Amino acid sequence: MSEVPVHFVPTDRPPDRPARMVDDFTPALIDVGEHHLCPGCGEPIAMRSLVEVIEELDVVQRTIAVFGIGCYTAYSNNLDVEVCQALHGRAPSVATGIKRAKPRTVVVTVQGDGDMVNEGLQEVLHTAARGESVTAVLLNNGVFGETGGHMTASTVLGQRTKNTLEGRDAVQHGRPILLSDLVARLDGAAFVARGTVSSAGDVARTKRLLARAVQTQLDGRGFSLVEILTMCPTGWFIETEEAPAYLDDNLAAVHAGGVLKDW
Ligand SMILES: Cc1ncc(C[n+]2csc(CCOP(=O)(O)OP(=O)(O)O)c2C)c(N)n1
Ligand code: SF4
Ligand SMILES: [Mg+2]
Repeated sequence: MSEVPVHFVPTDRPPDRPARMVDDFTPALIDVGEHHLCPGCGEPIAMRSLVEVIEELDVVQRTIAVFGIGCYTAYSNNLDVEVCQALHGRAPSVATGIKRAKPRTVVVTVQGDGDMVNEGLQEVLHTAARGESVTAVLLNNGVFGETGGHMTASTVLGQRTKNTLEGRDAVQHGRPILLSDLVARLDGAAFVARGTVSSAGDVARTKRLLARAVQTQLDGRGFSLVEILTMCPTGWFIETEEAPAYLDDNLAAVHAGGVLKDW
């Protein structure tokens, strides 16, 4: 028998503290109504961390989120922050306009890899190069998720997608663009980092990166970017529970995590 004392919870009276419902842990800025993203999708986890940061930095009333087009766009209806919808890939330019017109506004873009790295690559590069004081969030799952799981510019070599059934091949399909590494080379970019949401520890670390990025904007230091690798079991054509390990072994092995730049 173990010598460790056991403390039984008394059951002859109500508990001293009231029970905490799961809903008590939901950030105030998330509307818990139904949403249309798949089970096991990493995008809501990333967006939850983002709104928690906005709340903790006490900038809810002056934040505008500019959304691109992808699965995450539907989830913007569940966020209790001001949202502006941009055309595919154009969120950084819309964000630039909002920030220049209303400089006290905290402006955050939310884009996918198809949106930012394919459709609107020049937008994010020019916005970063100009050193616009906005924060860009890239949700990178390596596929055009919403339209069925096709290859994007960030798909890693060997990754199976709807139009690379044998895996992405360097000769036939080209090599992936590592967006954050590219942006970090631009002088106007002040803070660039990459995280994941494939484990509880990574969610906590990525949230701290988001806080540093928004703080960069509040300090007026220039452009900030946080790339977040997110699970997409549907677009990867794998079982939901296999997605976090698939992310670690494939996407994160190429799109390496960490702070790439902090000026
Ligand atoms: C100009 C234009 N081209 C294509 C589309 C179709 N489209 C809608 S969502 C989407 C995929 C977006 O992929 P991504 O940004 O990676 O987001 P995810 O769905 O993976 O989260 C595409 C191609 C569109 N709406 N507008
Ligand atoms: S297709 Fe992928 S990115 Fe879109 S909701 Fe489903 S898991 Fe998420
Ligand atoms: Mg995507």
